[in-house]
Amino acid sequence: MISKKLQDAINAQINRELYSEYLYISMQAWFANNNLDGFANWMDAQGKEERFHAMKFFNFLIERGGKVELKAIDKPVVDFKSPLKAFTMALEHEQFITKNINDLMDIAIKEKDHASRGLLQWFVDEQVEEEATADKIVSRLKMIGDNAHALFMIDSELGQRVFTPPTTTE
Ligand code: OFO
Repeated sequence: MISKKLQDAINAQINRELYSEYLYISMQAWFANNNLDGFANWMDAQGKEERFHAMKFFNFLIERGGKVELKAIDKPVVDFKSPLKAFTMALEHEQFITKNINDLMDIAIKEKDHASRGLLQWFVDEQVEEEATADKIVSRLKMIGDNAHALFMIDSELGQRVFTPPTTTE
């Protein structure tokens, strides 16, 4: 059975993952409104991935005999000004999520909850990828400046992204 402290911390993280989905679909809407359909597609896939993260915590909590308590989701930003500003915000958000995952891991280590440590290690590794991906797109957007042709090339590349949930969940 999971401790009350970890249960509460995981419920807070479920809320942050659902907020992440909300933030990315808000970016999806902004990109779609600005006719950058490839960027919008990338955000759609990212939103689905965040929902997957939320449900991974959700299912774990139930399996461990814990109680899922959903909370209100904050309103996300709706106007992102530019692709670079949107992706800079995405990167900062992922850095914030990494910090939260590390804090959760600290609690699991302190409590010697090995099952939670296993789950959280998956998220620690996932965050390395999440930050690296956002960071790479930020760098490329900085590089291209206001070159519209290059922007459309990135748009076309991001339009290829498809989210496929991992088949192994450990
Ligand atoms: Fe973007 O990794 Fe979950 O929140």
